[in-house]
Amino acid sequence: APAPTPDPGRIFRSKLPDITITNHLSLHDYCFHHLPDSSDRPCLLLDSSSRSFSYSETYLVSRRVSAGLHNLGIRQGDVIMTLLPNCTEFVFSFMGASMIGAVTTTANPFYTPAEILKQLKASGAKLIVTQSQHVDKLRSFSDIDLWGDHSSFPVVTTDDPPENCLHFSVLSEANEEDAPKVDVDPDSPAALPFSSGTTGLPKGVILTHRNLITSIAQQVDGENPNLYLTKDDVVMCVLPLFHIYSLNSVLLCALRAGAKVLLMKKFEIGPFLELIERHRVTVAAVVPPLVIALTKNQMVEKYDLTSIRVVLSGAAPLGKELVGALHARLPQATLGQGYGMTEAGPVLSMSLGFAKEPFPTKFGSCGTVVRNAELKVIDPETGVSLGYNQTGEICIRGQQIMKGYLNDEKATASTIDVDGWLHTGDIGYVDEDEEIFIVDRVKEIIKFKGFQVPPAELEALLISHPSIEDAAVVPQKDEVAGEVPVAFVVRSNGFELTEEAVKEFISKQVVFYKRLHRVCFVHAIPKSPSGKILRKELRAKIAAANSA
Ligand code: 4UW
Repeated sequence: APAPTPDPGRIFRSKLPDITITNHLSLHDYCFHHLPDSSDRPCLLLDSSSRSFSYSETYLVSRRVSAGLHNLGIRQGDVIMTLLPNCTEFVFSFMGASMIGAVTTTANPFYTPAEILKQLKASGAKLIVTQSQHVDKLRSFSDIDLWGDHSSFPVVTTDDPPENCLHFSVLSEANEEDAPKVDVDPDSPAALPFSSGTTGLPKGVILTHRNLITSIAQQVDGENPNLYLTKDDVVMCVLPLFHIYSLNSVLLCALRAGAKVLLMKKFEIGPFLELIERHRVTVAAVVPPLVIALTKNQMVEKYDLTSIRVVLSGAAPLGKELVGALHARLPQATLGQGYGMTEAGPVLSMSLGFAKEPFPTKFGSCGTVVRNAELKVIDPETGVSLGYNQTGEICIRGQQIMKGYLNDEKATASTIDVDGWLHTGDIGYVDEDEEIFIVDRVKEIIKFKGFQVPPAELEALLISHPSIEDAAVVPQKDEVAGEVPVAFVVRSNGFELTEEAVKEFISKQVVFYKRLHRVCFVHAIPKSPSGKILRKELRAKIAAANSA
């Protein structure tokens, strides 16, 4: 008998056919492809302002910003940093940078000086666009000279510029004819978000024009788009644009589709509901804590939310019960999830309930793998790919996944294997209807309301404390935030140290969602023979303590 051929393993595909994707373009040409047809259609509207920008205005201001960036010395391949909440200037800066082949690294404006500085240095950014209220944080940097007399590092503010800063009008009122004609290589970077991935500290994730176009196309292009958006849609953009979920699946997808984007600076339930009613919002992209607010808050009943036809949730697990409760409140809307990871470009899967010709879907599923991509579920021990309803690590392959981590070949190689599969560190399965369910995570990352909390970062800070000998940080389940970080700490011999002191030491150095919720003092951190923290053991300890 012939020798049995090794099982090539199962590869999961979308139920939608592959499409031709025009990913040889630049991201801005791809997103604004419908101009001039859509010139006068509304494009951007900011919650707190009555000023809206049509598609032609958005395109024009972006071109002016590209000229302004060039005037300030930004060249093809250079990186600029946005340190902004959701606002029109974010969009103009991102698109303007793209137009001259420059790259945007997006940072959270609530970051502490140390967090900003790390990303600034790692990204090599040469200009910052921010608000005046954050400028003092930049002034505290001692080891890079943003402020010297001969500093060539422009800091641009969207409001009244403090000393030595420039007003955004130097960008937005530049002469668009000054922008150089740049041939953008589709494989050059367009965005540089930061993510800690499956292990370690935050790293720059290189997303090229081709990566982002592929991802957007997988969502909104084709005769039967997976996420059906039209020019008549009003898309709520309340999730922060510095995170890839909102940047890609909300802003860029809406621009590609020619929809209207309603930018909201900050989530507050009252104004959120009021804006939905006033602007007849049709699509709301949310995270699970927002679904909780929508299901639990009494104010929801006071507003007319009947315009909403799609609620898309992602970035963290959404329980079945919550979907049911939201359905009771918004019976007309299609509710579903997307599953993304910054490194994956970011979307791996999305509910086919959002398709133009939708498929039935189940509560709790993260959707089906996007088209023009391959997904497999592997046995984490053997690497063998598994079949339907078998649980393992989710891997994805396609032109949308990142080019790699910036200046970190080692981390890139341990995330994307030689065959081009990106290993997510998420544990899940695909059921017989091609729907993906995520059940666990084998990577370190903690997700607080969808925000990344890298344990390695907190552990490094803890160990820098003179009275701490060793430390480990793991997630604890939380009803509202999903997960919160808790620390196990080994005190140095003979040192007194209270839980409060440790919490305060950390909270001074990190953005709010990385704060420790609990500190447990222990004699030793459990580790494998190779020195790896046995996180599973610590997570089990927390779970046991909480259920006791
Ligand atoms: N269920 C369970 C989910 C889910 C999830 C993510 O911060 P990152 O790197 O990236 C994101 C991106 C989310 C996203 C992008 C675009 C999009 O359309 C969409 O759907 C609406 C979501 O969160 O964190 C990546 C990690 O976050 C977890 C998972 O562990 C993943 O590896 N995660 N989405 N629906 N867990």
